[in-house]
Amino acid sequence: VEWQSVKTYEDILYHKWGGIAKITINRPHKRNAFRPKTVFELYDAFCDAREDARIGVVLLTGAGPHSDGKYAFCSGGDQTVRGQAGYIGDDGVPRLNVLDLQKLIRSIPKVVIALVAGYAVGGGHVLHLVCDLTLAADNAIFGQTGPKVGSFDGGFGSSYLARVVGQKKAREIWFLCRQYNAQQALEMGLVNHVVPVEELEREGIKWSLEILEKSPLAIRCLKSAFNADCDGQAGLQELAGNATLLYYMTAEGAEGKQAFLEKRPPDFSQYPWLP
Ligand code: 2NE
Repeated sequence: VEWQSVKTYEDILYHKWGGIAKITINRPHKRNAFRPKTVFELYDAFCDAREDARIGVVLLTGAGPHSDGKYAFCSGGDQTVRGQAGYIGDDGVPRLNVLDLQKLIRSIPKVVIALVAGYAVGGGHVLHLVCDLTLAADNAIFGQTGPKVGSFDGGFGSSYLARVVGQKKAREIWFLCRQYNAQQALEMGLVNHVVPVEELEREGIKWSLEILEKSPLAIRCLKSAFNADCDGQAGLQELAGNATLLYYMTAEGAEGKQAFLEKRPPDFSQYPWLP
């Protein structure tokens, strides 16, 4: 695979190849912890992938290994810039902007696959959680740390986690702050598949190519249908938006617009009221 660099950022790398975009958190000296700038850059790259009609799959991963030989997907919010009301950026403003990123990853009408090597902990664990699929390297380590470091994620980080692994396991993960290896994560349904670390990206590409053979509209509608189950009115809005998109693609929908532009009454008489 010949990845093409798309744009230069400070904290992340952004590449594309064919229908695949690859977004890499690039702060290995901090186990890929995110600061507000990292999150803004991730958001920007995800927006680009969403707008690019050639892209069907986004891989989200972490740069590594670090010079000490250790891997990380992401270790959550950068605790060195954590202030009194959030993570503080260059502008001095405290933010929890990773919450916006979580929503974007869930609503982007493309398949997002987390490739996890090494640590996916704290807010970094929630990032892999909100991806559609997770492929884990055999050295992956998962866990929440909030109650240990004075934080928590009561949004997707807890309620969606409970949907994925069940209420008892989700409460265990948060209340005890233990670390779980790749095999344990597989057993609790937290990841889709485990491979040796050196095969992680190749496996991600393999899954992506299989997905890219499928119908984009079918995958789009399925993703919003899965989301609608837990996202309330925002989830229904996504699902219904797809109904509008499909309706615009019909001759019946186009007749309404055409009639308006031609300043005549619409003629829907040839379209049946199906049972
Ligand atoms: C990830 C973990 C378990 C790795 O442990 P280890 O022993 O392999 O590495 P070490 O030495 O702890 O870390 C290596 C370097 O990375 C920095 C460390 O401070 C260390 O730096 P130096 O001493 O070499 O200078 N580093 C690692 N994680 C960092 C972080 N999150 N922020 C800043 N620097 C970090 C171990 O490092 C660990 O437990 N990390 C902290 C995990 C954590 O608690 N994350 C925050 C959770 S809260 C959150 O993410 C959040 C939220 O709950 C709600 C909204 C938004 C965010």
